Amino acid sequence: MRKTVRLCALAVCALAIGSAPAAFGNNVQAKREGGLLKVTGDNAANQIVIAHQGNNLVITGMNGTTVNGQAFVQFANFIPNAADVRMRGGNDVVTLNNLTIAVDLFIDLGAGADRLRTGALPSSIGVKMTVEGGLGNDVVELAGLVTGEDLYINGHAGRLTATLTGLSIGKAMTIIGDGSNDVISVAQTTTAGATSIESKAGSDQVSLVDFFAYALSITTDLGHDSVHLENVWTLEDLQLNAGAGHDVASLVDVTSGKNITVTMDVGDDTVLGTNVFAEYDAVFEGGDGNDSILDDGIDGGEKKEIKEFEIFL
Ligand SMILES: [Ca+2]
Ligand SMILES: [Ca+2]
Ligand SMILES: [Ca+2]
Repeated sequence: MRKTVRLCALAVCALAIGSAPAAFGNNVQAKREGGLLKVTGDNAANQIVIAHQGNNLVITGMNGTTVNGQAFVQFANFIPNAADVRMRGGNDVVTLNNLTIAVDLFIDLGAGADRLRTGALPSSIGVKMTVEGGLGNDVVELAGLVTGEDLYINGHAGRLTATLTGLSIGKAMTIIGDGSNDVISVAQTTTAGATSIESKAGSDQVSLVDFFAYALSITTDLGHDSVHLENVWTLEDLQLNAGAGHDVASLVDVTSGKNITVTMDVGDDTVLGTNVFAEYDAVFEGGDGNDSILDDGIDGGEKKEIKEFEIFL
């Protein structure tokens, strides 16, 4: 008899919890600690906009998300030195709009299929911006963003879809994918330091259009990768290593002030080169496999070398 009573009590308890989930989730905590802004999500799918409205920093919850239990929180006259944003689990959406951080911005999107985006107005980070995607298929869409020094994006496990447009990066830009099929697109962007893109294993798509960097290194590793460079200019070396797999690289209007090295590695690869010029050496290497190349104006000021290609288109 007692056992039956206990079971009934548990069932009632479970029903009570199940009927009131809203009270437990979807709240983001925001607090100011001196010059530091700390934003912490919960394991629900949090949606927030972090924005400056004049000198006031406003964090607004969207689609049912609350901030400190309210619709929004405002910190008057607050330009943070640093911001630390950790969204935890859930499919989170974070929007930055007209945001100014004097020094560093750190964002950890946490587990879940998350989205980080910029709003209609550009944001400015004084020194370094770091984005950690955590587990899940994360989307990073940044437009019109300025960083005084580095931009670092690591999608971690799961597909990274990074769409970066109209950025001005004061030093290095680093974009790192993982074993999934990552999609990395950069357009109308200037990097005063080196840009490094590592999409790792998986069949990745990398596209750079209207892009300037001090130096550029793209490594796409295992998988059938596709790389498109158009109107790309580097002061120093430009290196592409496609890794094993049947890869396609197209280069249109690409210029390096030093060397261009394209290494296609194992697999049946295709290279299309139109108006490609290296001040010193232009070296294209097909590697093992049945490789094709279209030489529509590939040249090097000191050396041009096209080797280990079997088919000339
Ligand atoms: Ca969350
Ligand atoms: Ca994630
Ligand atoms: Ca990958």
